[in-house]
Formats: sequence, structure tokens, C-alpha cells
Amino acid sequence: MGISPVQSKEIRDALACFFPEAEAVTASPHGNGLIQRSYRANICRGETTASYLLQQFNTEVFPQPEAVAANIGCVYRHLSGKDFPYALLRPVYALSGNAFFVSETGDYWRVFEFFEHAFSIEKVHTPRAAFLAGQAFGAFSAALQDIPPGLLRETIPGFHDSTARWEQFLNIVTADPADRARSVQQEMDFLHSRSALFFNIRDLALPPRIAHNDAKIGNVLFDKNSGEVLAVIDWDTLMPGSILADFGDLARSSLNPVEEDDSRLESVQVQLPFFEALCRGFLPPLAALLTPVEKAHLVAAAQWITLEQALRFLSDYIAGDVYYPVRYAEHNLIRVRNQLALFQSMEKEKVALSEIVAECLS
Ligand code: GN1
Ligand code: MG
Repeated sequence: MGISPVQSKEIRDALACFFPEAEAVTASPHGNGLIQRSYRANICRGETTASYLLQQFNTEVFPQPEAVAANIGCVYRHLSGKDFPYALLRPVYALSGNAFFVSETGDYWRVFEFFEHAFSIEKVHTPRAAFLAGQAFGAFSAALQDIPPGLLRETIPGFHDSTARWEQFLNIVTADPADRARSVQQEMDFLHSRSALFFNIRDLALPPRIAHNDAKIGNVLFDKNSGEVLAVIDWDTLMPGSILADFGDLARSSLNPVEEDDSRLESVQVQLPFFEALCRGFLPPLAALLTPVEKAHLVAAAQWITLEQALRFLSDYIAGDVYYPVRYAEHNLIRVRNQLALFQSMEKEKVALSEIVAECLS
């Protein structure tokens, strides 16, 4: 995308608050995140131009921006003090010392250092990419395990509490505010038939850990020149959670040969070589930390997070598309069908997936 001159007064005001000495600024939309609106901002000072990531922070989804910033700052400081082999997401503070600029209209804006020569992917093309992403998330997780979980704030309570999400889903179906429930009977029936998984996971009483909580493949930045991983990004949901949620999300987003909103369901099939590569990357940094219960439920975790994601997309479809941005009316429904097809493929391949985990842990 080309760099366009900054149009909006809000963007100009926000950048002025972070870079008061800038002589000229430009900004253009950047990235594929569903929740935060991101821009690449170019800040010119004399002969030099530096890029930054500017984001309009979504306070609907994260009602406590300061708590998110505190969590990110805490993890940044923690990892800076370690010999961590990846680049870190570095927050830029405004002249006021705050991590945010709050506009006249009450919008929150923040800035991070920009990763040059980086790219992200929404689906995996090669086992090597799955391996590298797994390795990065495994190392990231391992490096966070000496932070006492209570040190980070729970910025979205119950984020991976699927039983609570299940209750919310039942309420949304009853309310049926967009008059869509009848049209998705088949998808609802399927979720009902598998909802026990949410309760089984809850009953495992998994050990609380600091987790990324949004460990999808799109949140790994690769280096354009070397193809290696540069950084694990999108730290907004860093908070107490479960390692299995991270592994599950990485599997959900890496095993599917098509993107999560692709309607070609016949193409949705777990890629076993990608799963093996993912495990070979993710598990070694964590092998000494994982409990027997965690190790025994890695495949269940992939199914859990895939089913939870289907539940979240379906809840949003029935609610009338109030959470996830959609480009067309059935967008959330297509996402549901895609995730359910992936889940079913995981069910079919359960034995093969379990054998791969056993092999990698041995
Ligand atoms: C959202 O914003 P993004 O694209 O990183 C969502 C994740 C979902 C994901 C599905 C805070 O992540 O939980 O798994 O979409 N983030 C939030 O693509 O809800
Ligand atoms: Mg995110």
C-alpha cells in the first residue's frame, strides 16, 4: 500500500503528541488485525525518516487501555532483561509519559516501533514456516513463565473461558437480535453436539500461566530477507491464561491450508506435516515446563480453540456482526463453516495428530 498524506486531524494530533519535533508526517493503513486499526506512520526529521506503528486502540474490546499498556510494558521490560532471541514489541511513550494520546473525541491512540522488512502470513505454506512460528511462540511462552501470573491484569475477563462463552451463546440465540438463528440451525446443532469439549477443558483445571492468548499465525512477523521469525506481535491479550490456548490457536491457524474466512470448505483439511513441524518447534522450549495434563491434551487444545473460534464467530453472526468486522453479510457465517470444517478434519485425524505429539514428546 502506498504512503498517503495524513488526512485525518486526529492522526495528525496523535502523532504530534508522540513526535512533537517531527517536521512532516504521513500515515497509511497497515496490517490485517481484526480488532485494532493500524497505520504505518512516517516521521520526518531533517534528512531522516523513521517509521512507527500507529494504532487507534479499540476501547470497546479492551475497556481498560491503561491495563493493556501496563501488561505490555511489564512483558517488554521482562523480556528486555533476558537473552531473548527475537525482537520485542517496543511501546513508544508520548511526551507526557503516557502510553496513549486521548483525542478530543475520546479515542485512544498509541505507537510502537515499526518492524522494517517484515511480513506476516494468514496461512502456512511450508512446514518450515510452521516450525519457525512454533519455535517463536514456544520460546515466547517459556520466557514468560517466571512472571508471577498475578502481575498481569486480566484485561478481557474470561477470554478463553469457553463455558462462559457457551452460556453467552445460548443467551444470544434466545434473544436472536438479528433474526438469524433459524438460518443457522445446522451450525448450532453441531456446536451443541460438541459442546461437552468446553466443559471437559474447564474440568482439567489447567495451571494458570501467562499466555499470549491470541497466538495465531498472523501474529508472527517474518523477515523478508532471511525468512526467519523476527518477532511475536500483538501483545494486547497478554494476561493470565493457558499454554494450551496458545498452542491450540497456533494449530488452528497453521494447519488450515486456506484462511479462516475462505468459503472453499473442500480445501479445509488439517495438514499433518504442518502439525508435526509446529510441534517440533513449539514443544522443545516448553518440554520441561509442561505438566502431564498439558502434554496429554495438546491435540484436544487444537480442537478446543478451533471449536471456540467457531462459537465466537457464530455468536457474532447471530448477534448481528457486532464484534468482528465483516466485509459482506455472510462473512461471519463463512468463518463459522470454515472453522467447523477444520474442527471436523481434526476429529478425523485425531489418531494421527496424537501420534505426532507422542513422537515429538518422546
Ligand atoms: C482477533 O485482532 P486479531 O485479528 O489479532 C481476536 C482473536 C481471534 C482472531 C481471529 C481481542 O484477533 O481472539 O482469534 O481475531 N482478538 C480479540 O482471527 O478478540
Ligand atoms: Mg489480536
